[in-house]
Order: sequence, then structure tokens, then C-alpha cells
Amino acid sequence: MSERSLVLLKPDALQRGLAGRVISRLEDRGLQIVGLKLMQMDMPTAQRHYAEHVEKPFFAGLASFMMSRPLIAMAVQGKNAVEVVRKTMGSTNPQNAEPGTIRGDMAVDIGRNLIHGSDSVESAERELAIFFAEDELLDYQREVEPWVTES
Ligand code: IDP
Ligand code: MG
Repeated sequence: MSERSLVLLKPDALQRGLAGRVISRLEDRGLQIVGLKLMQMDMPTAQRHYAEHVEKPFFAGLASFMMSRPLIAMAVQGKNAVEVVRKTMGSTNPQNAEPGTIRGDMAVDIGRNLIHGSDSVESAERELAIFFAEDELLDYQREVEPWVTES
């Protein structure tokens, strides 16, 4: 089942010059980029995106980190894209993330874990609407598609 997921390459990914390698991991998996923008997060967007975490003790630090420098917002599409992205990212805390995952290979700290990926199809729809207008998500054919996904 083809799905879309919201991916954020967090400010640490850009500051460390890892954006290209992180994007490559998602492309390597066969995911299709259907939306992409460089932006700087503001507080209303942080509160909306992280609505479930606003009351948590780590929210202030999380929001200030996410707003501190530009980030890249991406929409990726593919078979079971939401779960595929989550598995490719690895556990939230890089200390627990398996080697071979983005966080397991490139990060060490839960507060600098490089990447966000939607945690469910419902979250993906909600989050994509925060970062992208409908006409910024492009529906286009890739000639390689039959070699990535059987049906
Ligand atoms: P996720 O990014 O893997 O979905 P969530 O639990 O949704 O993880 O948390 C959102 C983000 O908040 C994490 O990616 C991480 O940057 C940050 N975060 C979560 N828990 C903690 C914590 O205990 N301390 C510091 N930052 C945290
Ligand atoms: Mg989450």
C-alpha cells in the first residue's frame, strides 16, 4: 500500500553536513521524494508539530533546538512508507538504535537524533499538512518503480 510520510532532517543533520547522506539512505530504500523544502521552524509550528509533547519536560529544549537553525522538510512516498522510514531511522534514542539505521550509525544523543519520521499514517497526514500545501506535493511517475515495488 503506497503511503506518504513526513520526514524532517533536523538542524543537526544540516549543521553536520549529513543531509545528503540521510536523504541517500531514504532513496536507497526505494522511497520517492514527493516534496522538499529548506525552512526554519517557528514556535507555532513546533507546538503544532510536537503537539503530543508540548507538556513534556523536554519540549522547551526540543523546540529551541528545532528552531535554532534551518531544517529540511520532506515528503516521501512508497510501499508502507511510514514504517519503512521509522525502521530506517532507528530508535528515538540513538544509544538504543541498531547499527545500520540512520540514528544507530550517525548519532549518539536523543536530543541530536538527526531525523523525524511520522509514527503512523494518521500522524503523517496531519504533519504533512503542517509543512506542505497540497500543490507542493507532486504526484509523478518514476520509471524505476516496477523495479522497486512489485505491485
Ligand atoms: P521520535 O522522533 O522517534 O518519533 P518522539 O518520542 O516522538 O520520538 O520524540 C520526539 C523528539 O523529541 C525525539 O526525536 C527527540 O528529538 C526528542 N525527545 C524525545 N524524548 C526525549 C527525551 O527524553 N529527552 C530529550 N529529547 C527527547
Ligand atoms: Mg514522534
